[in-house]
Amino acid sequence: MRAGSHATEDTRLMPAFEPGKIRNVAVVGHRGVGKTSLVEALLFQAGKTTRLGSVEQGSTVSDWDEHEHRRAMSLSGSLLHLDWQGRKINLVDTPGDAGFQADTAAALRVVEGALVVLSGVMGVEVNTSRVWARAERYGLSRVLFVNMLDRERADFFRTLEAARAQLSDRCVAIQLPIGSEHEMRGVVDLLHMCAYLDPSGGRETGPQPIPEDMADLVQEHRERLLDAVVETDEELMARYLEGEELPADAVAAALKDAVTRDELYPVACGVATKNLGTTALLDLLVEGVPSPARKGTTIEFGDAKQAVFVFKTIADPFTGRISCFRVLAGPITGDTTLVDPRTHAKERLGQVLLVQGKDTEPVDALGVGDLGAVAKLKDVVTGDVLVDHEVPVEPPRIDFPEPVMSFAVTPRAKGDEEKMASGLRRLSEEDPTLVLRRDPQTGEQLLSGLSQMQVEVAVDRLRNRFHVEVDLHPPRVPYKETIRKAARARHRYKKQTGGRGQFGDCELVLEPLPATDGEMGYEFVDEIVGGVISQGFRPAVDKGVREAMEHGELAGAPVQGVRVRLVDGMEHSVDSSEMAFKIAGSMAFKEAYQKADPVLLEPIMQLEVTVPDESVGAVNGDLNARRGRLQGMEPRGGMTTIRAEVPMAEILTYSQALTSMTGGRGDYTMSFLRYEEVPPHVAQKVIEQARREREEAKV
Ligand SMILES: Nc1nc2c(ncn2[C@@H]2O[C@H](COP(=O)(O)OP(=O)(O)OP(=O)(O)O)[C@@H](O)[C@H]2O)c(=O)[nH]1
Ligand SMILES: [Mg+2]
Repeated sequence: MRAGSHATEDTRLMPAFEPGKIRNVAVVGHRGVGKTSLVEALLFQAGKTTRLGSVEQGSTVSDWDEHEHRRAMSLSGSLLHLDWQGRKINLVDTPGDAGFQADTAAALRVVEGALVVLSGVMGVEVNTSRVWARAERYGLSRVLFVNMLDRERADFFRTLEAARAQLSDRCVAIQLPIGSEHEMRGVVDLLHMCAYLDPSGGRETGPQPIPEDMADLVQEHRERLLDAVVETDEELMARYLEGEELPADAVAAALKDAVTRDELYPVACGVATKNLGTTALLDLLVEGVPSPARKGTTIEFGDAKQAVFVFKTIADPFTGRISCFRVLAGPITGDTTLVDPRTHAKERLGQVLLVQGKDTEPVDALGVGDLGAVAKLKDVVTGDVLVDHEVPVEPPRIDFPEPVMSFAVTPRAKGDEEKMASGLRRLSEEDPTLVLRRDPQTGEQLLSGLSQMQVEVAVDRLRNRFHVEVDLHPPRVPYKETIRKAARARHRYKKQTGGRGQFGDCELVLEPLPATDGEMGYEFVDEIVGGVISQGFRPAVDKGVREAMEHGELAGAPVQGVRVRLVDGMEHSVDSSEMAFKIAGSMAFKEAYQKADPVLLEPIMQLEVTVPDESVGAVNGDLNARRGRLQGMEPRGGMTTIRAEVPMAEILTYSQALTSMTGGRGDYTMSFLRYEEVPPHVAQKVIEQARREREEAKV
């Protein structure tokens, strides 16, 4: 059974799904490629909805939040589910914007498969590559969908080649478009050798014969697909070489094996807004993506008989908190009581829920591998693993992207400080990349995030949900400092003021520590021989160094990328103390640091600006003046997308500039790329400014 079979059974009061009958899929990709529209179409085709909603009209199941409606984009992950071919497909629709990647990162931890959506016009974009790399890190099976093939300048084959060149040469077409651009009329399913015709927003009907004039093209790509599949399966290869016509289910089985083992990435295609290509895609998700029984999770839960992993928290002032989870061990029912090893708190789950966008629906039980939710857990946060008895589990690390920009926030009305802080705390429970902290230097409340828009959305939510008006002030650039060469210094801290004195003496060698995975770290190496400093005092030296590194000597910015070797020292049998060694460590670090050629580092942002063609000259000139480095330009239908790398310091207030250069028609997204050394003439100014601020703070 397949093709057009939109199963609508109600999952209520049914036994939990077996793990083998579940498919968990995160829908990921660059901003605006049609992920939400595609999810909407899949729900519609599977009979979960009666009409095809649209992002522009704010009528999709997945983008239900008013802020998403206003901006016509996804701001947080949505959990959805549908039934197809007797399987339950759980979908997590994720935001593509660089500012809202927390939910994307978390979603990828709870699925076996990623559905990577590409625009047939734009091909592989910045966030496509990023999310691909993330899926790779988690070992996820991947299926691609080339969308928007009805648009001008869209090209399936060009996009396929881009995917093969930039993502993996194991990408292979499993579908082909019939026609192109505004004459896009359907898709060919190369696995089942049938066609589906454009339903123009209605439901797709059953399979049709493949148009005859496509025979050669279809033959060519069918062979490529079969070659790629049989190459991964010896038995099938033998049959294929003997000239046997391989049955679709044998090919599908081998395909699923290959996708499961990450040896093949099938590429599907269609037009989400017309519901074109959804039948073949749903079939592919069922037949190509491994179930939890086959692939499973890497999240640890010890020998727990019941366990869940919370991957998303929805904090709502009305319904309270909803915790979305994956069942690691189960089944999980409303009577289940679990303990959170992080807090040791016991939580009775209460009603177990299925989630469909903003709607929830009670179910009796959720089985292993399934995704669902419960409401009103007290102290549980995103990332927690709950278990039936305390087992020493290491909670899975979701490597959330680090916040890259900070704004000072102040409440508009005096006395609203506490309300502002508690509202922002609730919001950062929902989105861990949104961080509220107090600047120890200035005492300001700083709200940090991944992009300006993310922070602005938080402010909107604060107003609407928690009724606090706040102002945002120009962000500070998170400079860092590091060293360029090795240096050595020794410091003796000694005090003799009656009674017991203070004595600590250490010698340090500082060396540049190369970044790993783009992360600059710190390493402390204890090389003391012969016990010239006893074991107990050495960590104090490390502590002193760490403290000194919090505020570098250049501009008071944190120091990173340094290896510190403790090579020598001396102690006093009576006067030595941890405190004395901490101070000695800190002073020795500062002395060596001055000699180690310290430099200032600044964050470089990846900028993508889309502007009307006639503004390209002005925008490029302006980017040049902002120390930007142009990476490329892509014209498409009157608009051009410019990619550039620009120092964050130069682009803090880009919004207004872009609006005035493009008459409000320009748009941009920005995300953190890496740290780079600040050019000397610019560094001088930053260092001067930091010194003035420190002096002012002293007065
Ligand atoms: N012509 C055409 N437009 C599409 C298609 N798919 C989506 N769109 C439109 O493209 C825009 C973006 O679609 P979304 O579904 O919001 O894209 P998204 O990937 O979810 O975007 P983010 O959540 O912001 O990352 C909307 O205006 C859609 O109507 C398509 O296949 N063809
Ligand atoms: Mg979306």
